[in-house]
This record gives sequence, structure tokens and C-alpha cells, in this order.
Amino acid sequence: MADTMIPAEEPEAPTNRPPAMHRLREWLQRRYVRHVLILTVVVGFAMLPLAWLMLAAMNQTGAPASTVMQDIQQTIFVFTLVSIPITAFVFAVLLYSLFGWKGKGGATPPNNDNPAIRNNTVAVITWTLSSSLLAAFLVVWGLIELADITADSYGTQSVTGQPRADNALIVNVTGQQWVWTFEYPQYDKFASDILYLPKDRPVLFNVTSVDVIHNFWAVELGVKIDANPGAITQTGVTPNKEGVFNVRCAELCGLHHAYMETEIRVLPSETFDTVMRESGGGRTS
Ligand SMILES: [Cu+2]
Repeated sequence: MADTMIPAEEPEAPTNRPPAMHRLREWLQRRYVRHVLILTVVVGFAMLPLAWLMLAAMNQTGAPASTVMQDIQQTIFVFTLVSIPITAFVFAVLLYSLFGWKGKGGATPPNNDNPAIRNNTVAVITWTLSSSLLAAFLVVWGLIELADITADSYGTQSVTGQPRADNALIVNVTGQQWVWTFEYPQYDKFASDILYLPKDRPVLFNVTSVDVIHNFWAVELGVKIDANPGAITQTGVTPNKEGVFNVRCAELCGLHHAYMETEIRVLPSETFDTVMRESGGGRTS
């Protein structure tokens, strides 16, 4: 007789509890709360250099070599910074749980537990609001940067297959187990296993594979796109720094995947033309 059953009632909230702000103040006066908060600040400041370390590690090989990579590095930097307070708080609670209660444990659990935190309005509002704000910030920042990056890698116009930039250099990139080949259709189909690029000229990459799925990653240029057999994926970038950089395969593709890497040489445009000419490619467009 389910319809005659009396619905279970929520347990009544205790009526003798002090107001939320008062409880918050009392909570903040507890020793362990203060210790965890202090630990959060200390660990947080100790973690700050991480954000710069990440940039330094990326810059080891010459990044950023394009505005796309600048955008990516900025995003990594900011995301690292905003995640530090939360990481620090988690580590502070962890450290205090491990070491802060030393000697205070017993065989039996304490019998006067604190009230359940789900009834604590201040706590619920604080964590809902803070995590919502943080998530919203990451989404908005991510969308803005994504739009920037998409604009700078103008190359992808799937309808016509044509680059959106004037005077773009077209490079056909082919992955196969376990080498990269770069073909220059505007230079008599000159092909090379080193990626030569002119500085400050937009480049359109037509990327494909002849066997399994690879991923064309021009590390310091901030370019990364799948190389699929039987399909062409397009992306673009404008290198803005001369130097020697790295191409890697970023999709596990078999035994020698880890060795599927080669060099990018970003050259002044006259030098680039000379290299193309001397390698047998005359400019055809
Ligand atoms: Cu590969």
C-alpha cells in the first residue's frame, strides 16, 4: 500500500545553533583550521615558481616561435597560476592530516563529531561560488585564446582547401612509420625530411598519413594536428623566430614512435629561397 505511506520527513534542523557568521568565526579560531590555512599560504607561495619553471622548460628549445605558441604559453602560465591556491589547499589538508594530528589519535573515534558540513550555509555558498567562478574563468579564457589561435592558424579552410592568407607557403606533410616527409608543391614538389620554413611568411600545412594515425607536432610553433590515413587535415602558422626547432609525432604509432622526430629550420626568406633552389626546387607559383 505505497500510497498510504507517510513520506519520510527531513530531520529538523537544530534550533539552538548559533548564526552562521558566528560559527565561522569560532571555526577560524580553531588551531587546526589556522594551521591548515597558514600551510595553504606557505605551500602556495612555494609552488609559485612552478609557473615560471614551466615557461623556462618550454623555452629551452627556443619557444615561442610563433604567436600561436605565445598564446598557448600564456594560457599554460595563467592556468598554472590560478590552480595553485586550490592545489596548495589540498596539499595543506593532506600534509596536516599526515603530520598535524601526531599523537592525537586513539583506538576509538571521538564521540562528539562536528555537525555535518552539508548543513553549513557559509561553506556551501563558498565552495559553490568559488568553483563556479573558477570554472567560468577557465572557460572564458579558453574560448578567447582559442579564437586567437584559430585566427593565427588561418590555414584551415576546409571548403576550398585554400589558405586564407596571401602568399602562403604550402607544405604537404606526410607521416609514415616512422618518418616525416615535407613536400613543397610551389617549389617543383621539392621533398625533404627536414621542415624548412621562411620566417614571417604564413605557412599552410596539408597533413596526412600513409599508414596509421600519426600526429604532426611542430613543438615550438605551437602546431599540433592529427595525420590520418586517407584524409587531409589542415592547419597553419606564421613562424616569427629564426632557429632550429623540433617536429615530433604526438600519437602512439608503433615500435619507433618515440624516434619519429625531425628538425624544423626557420630561415630568413632569401635563405629559404636559396635552399629551395639549390635543392632542385624552382618556384612554380
Ligand atoms: Cu607517428
